[in-house]
Amino acid sequence: MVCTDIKSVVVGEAGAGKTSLSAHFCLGQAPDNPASTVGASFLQKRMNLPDSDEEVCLQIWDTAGQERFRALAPMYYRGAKAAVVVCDCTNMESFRRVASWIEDLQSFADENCAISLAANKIDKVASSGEVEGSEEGGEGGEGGFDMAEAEEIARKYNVPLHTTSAFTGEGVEDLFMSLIANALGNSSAAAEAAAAVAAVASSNGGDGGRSDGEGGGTIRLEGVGGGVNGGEGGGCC
Ligand SMILES: Nc1nc2c(ncn2[C@@H]2O[C@H](COP(=O)(O)OP(=O)(O)O)[C@@H](O)[C@H]2O)c(=O)[nH]1
Ligand SMILES: [Mg+2]
Repeated sequence: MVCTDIKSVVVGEAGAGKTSLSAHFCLGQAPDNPASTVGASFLQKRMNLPDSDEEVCLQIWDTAGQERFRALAPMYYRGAKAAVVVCDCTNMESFRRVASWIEDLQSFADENCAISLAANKIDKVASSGEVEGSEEGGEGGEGGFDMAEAEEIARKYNVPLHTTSAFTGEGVEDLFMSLIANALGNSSAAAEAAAAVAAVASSNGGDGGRSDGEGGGTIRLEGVGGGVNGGEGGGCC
């Protein structure tokens, strides 16, 4: 059976829930007390695509959101076929930075990189739209944002918006599975375009070698080990 590797990167402000979302998808559960990520961590999950005999391995680079690590992020964009920008929907500051993360990806990642926006911690938002807990709102102390604003950003940058909770799992599977579908869709469109270019080049006597050199040793996901044991669903490749 063919297994397609999909390199993905998860970015966004510190505390938005990148590590928790990545762990929930790969290990079936978010860690209780995730340590803040230093540089980046790596997780992967191998799965069969629904209604297909194709197997994919989603490789997730979970990056650190702190300003001091931000300059490193583009290093992880190289070769990424998919990216998730995560923001904390109870924290306005986290949301304000979304546009710059998307712009970074659109500038430095492959042009076919599929990007999704995840408004995370939706479990903290009551159905009325009120942020639960204090009047101040989320950890940023400024309260959450209106989902209409997130929709506006998603429309502006032409990226799908998902509401997620790494705690309850709401929207997590949907986020990553649609990301995979978009990444595969983009790469097959790119492959068709490349084949068309190669066909023209070969009819002109050219040649079109291409290398895909994808990095990625296996690094333990820091801060996840303790809280998440035996993540059966998440069998790593
Ligand atoms: N209520 C709630 N808390 C979350 C959620 N995701 C993450 N957290 C908490 O938010 C904090 C930061 O999460 P973490 O995954 O480390 O964020 P990262 O810095 O973006 O990787 C931790 O205390 C998590 O337990 C969520 O969906 N809902
Ligand atoms: Mg983290």
